[in-house]
Amino acid sequence: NNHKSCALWFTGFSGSGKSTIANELDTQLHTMGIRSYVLDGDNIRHGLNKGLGFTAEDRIENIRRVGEAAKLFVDSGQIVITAFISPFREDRQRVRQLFEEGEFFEVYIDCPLDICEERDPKGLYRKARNGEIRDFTGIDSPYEPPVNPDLTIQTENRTVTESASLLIRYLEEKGII
Ligand code: GGZ
Repeated sequence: NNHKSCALWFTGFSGSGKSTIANELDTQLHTMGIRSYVLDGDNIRHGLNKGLGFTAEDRIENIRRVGEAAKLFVDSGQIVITAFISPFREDRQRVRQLFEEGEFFEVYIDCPLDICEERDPKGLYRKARNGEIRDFTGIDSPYEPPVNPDLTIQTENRTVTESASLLIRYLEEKGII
């Protein structure tokens, strides 16, 4: 299949749907014969970025390394989907600068904090509220929403399949696939 390579950089709260949508999109792209790969906490924070925690300093380094890794995937001709909170605007901006115009798309996975907290798939918000976890994004650590994202996907009232379909359509519009 003939397609261009790019990075789809998801940003949003824990529980907003980043990893789930990334994996669904990955599956849909593979069905279409398109090479893609998902980077998220599951395959990065236990390996490449083992040892990094959730202080501002560690998050900055986490995002810097993920940006460099994403760049390698794009250089290898693939569509890379990254699913990290990436809470700081400046860090996302710095990652964008690694790429050519039209190779990097910031995708805001937009879900109100109270809904993410209600979903609480891993029980982490409850722990953060109890004080069992410190520096939790949205509770006692900041999140800076994108000012001018390439695409916003609101997930409160949308299924994972619908969200992935919006991304497929976006990639088609941009001439990537
Ligand atoms: C935020 C935390 C924290 C704290 C553990 N703050 O929903 P999850 O579980 O699977 O996704 C969250 C993930 C966030 O890691 P990222 O690498 O995406 O963060 S960042 O981009 O800010 O570097 C959550 C879990 O790790 N988690 N502790 N204190 N999320």
